[in-house]
Amino acid sequence: MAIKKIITEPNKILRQKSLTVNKVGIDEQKLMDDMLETMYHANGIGLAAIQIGVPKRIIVMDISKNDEKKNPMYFVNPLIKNKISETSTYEEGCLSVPNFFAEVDRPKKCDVEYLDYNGKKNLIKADGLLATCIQHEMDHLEGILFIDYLSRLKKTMIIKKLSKQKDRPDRIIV
Ligand code: GNR
Ligand code: NI
Repeated sequence: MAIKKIITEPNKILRQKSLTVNKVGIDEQKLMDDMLETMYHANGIGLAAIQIGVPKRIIVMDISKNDEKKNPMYFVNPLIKNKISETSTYEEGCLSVPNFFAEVDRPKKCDVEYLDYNGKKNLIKADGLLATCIQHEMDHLEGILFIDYLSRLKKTMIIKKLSKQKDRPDRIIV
């Protein structure tokens, strides 16, 4: 397993549409292992492959609480089968938009069909944080970020601040 670098906004890679996976093979399983390790290392609850630069329709998630047993979840080629019109609001963050948080409305519940770590077809009924997170991750597969739902003003401000942060090196060696 390996910890990969998470790509942050602004970066065109994050706007790519990810491609359907033909077969869940050893390469995809290794990718999922690396994604999970990278996500845990960054203290995230979800990660899409494109966030580490791989345009495949693969998501990993773990929404278990800190004091609970780890519960990694893997979603390959996820499809939303059914979402209810009722929405809920959640304060979202994104590892690709570090240190910014904002409220986003999304359908409160959805059914998701996907292939698991072993390539087996599954269906889950998601609600609460699971539904929010899975929809946030599925947006990444389409090149969509949560800041796209904010006002033009807020979005521009966030991107401007993130690009300034990027210009600044982490460490200055004299
Ligand atoms: O770690 C994350 N937390 C989070 C909180 C609220 C809604 C969505 C998320 S996903 C995010 C990790 C991430 O950026 N996944 O793409
Ligand atoms: Ni994200």
